Amino acid sequence: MDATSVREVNYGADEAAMQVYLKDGETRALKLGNRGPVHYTSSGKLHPDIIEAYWQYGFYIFEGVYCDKELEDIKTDLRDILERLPIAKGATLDAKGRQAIGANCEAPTLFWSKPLADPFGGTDLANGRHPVKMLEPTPATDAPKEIVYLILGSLQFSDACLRAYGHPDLLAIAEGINGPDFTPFSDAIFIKEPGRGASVAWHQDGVTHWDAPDWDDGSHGFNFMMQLYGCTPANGLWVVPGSHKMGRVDIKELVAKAGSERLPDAVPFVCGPGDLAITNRQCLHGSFANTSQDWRVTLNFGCHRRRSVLGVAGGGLHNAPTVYDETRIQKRSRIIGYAIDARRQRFPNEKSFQYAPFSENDNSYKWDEEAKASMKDYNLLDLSI
Ligand SMILES: O=C(O)CCC(=O)C(=O)O
Repeated sequence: MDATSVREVNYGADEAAMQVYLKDGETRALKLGNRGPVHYTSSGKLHPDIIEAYWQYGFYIFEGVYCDKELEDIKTDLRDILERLPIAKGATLDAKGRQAIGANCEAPTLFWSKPLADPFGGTDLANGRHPVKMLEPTPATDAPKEIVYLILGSLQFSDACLRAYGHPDLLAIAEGINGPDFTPFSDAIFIKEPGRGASVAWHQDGVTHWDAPDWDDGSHGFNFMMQLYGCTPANGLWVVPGSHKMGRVDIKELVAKAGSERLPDAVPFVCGPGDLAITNRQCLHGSFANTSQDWRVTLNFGCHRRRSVLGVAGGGLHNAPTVYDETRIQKRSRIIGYAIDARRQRFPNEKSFQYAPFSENDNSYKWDEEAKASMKDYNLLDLSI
């Protein structure tokens, strides 16, 4: 985003402790061995060192996956998305009087918050999985009443975001971690405006498999988190390394023990523009209100193992609960096909990813106006576990 001048805001009485926490966290994060460029074995498989580090820590940061040209495409689309947001919560028009993004969607799209607030923490929303409210700094007096901090079903609003999903490295990572028959989950854009971005209270994702007899470290899949502008300890996601192995964590107890939401074992993502992180959804994670002067925009693309969703009753968090069968999974997976073809049209010299379930079923998908129209409300088919 273009440099915006935002009135300075801070954590008030907690500011000094917060700054120490951010700095210490960054030092701890950079000591972990879970970042670097994506690399492969001689047979083209995701390198086992990466896979091992991912399973050890529950997250991995792939540096420099997206080139500048592609980042510029995404920034252009992001500007357009921001311009097309409703003028206020509940409005159907944007500031130019056009139909606003999400206004004609049946599926949930826009999530609003007061600036620097924590809309989920300490509430029963999303199965009560965010039990503790994060500190809510006071916004500047000229800040809007409410801001959009999360957009679901995001790929219907941006060709550039769709193409980012079709990146051959991203899909090869999905294959390396979740197997050649990996499936989608859900897509989103997290927007952390400087001086305004909301926090996301500590939580673990996943609602279906925690008590299953075959539960393991990968039962609820992982999220890709592509960093458009990079991220810092002040605006990025924080993760407790290794917590994906712990089962359900007692978040209230952890916070009580720490004496604040500054959990001592957590580390922040520290990323440059175009880095691509993956985060196990079972990891304890969250992010603080963005009092910094820097934008953080994350493109989230969720990814599951097929056996975690096939024949499973969905959790109902993203859409109506139902049992996911092959037909449902195939319908939702068509977005991968569109993403690959949209990307091939924009970057014709790049080697496209071959998604095994398409080859097996002789499916091919073409990205054109008809396909684009069919993306409306595609997230009603998200595979929500
Ligand atoms: O990016 C963030 O701040 C929150 C992301 C998150 O909680 C998630 O993807 O589950």
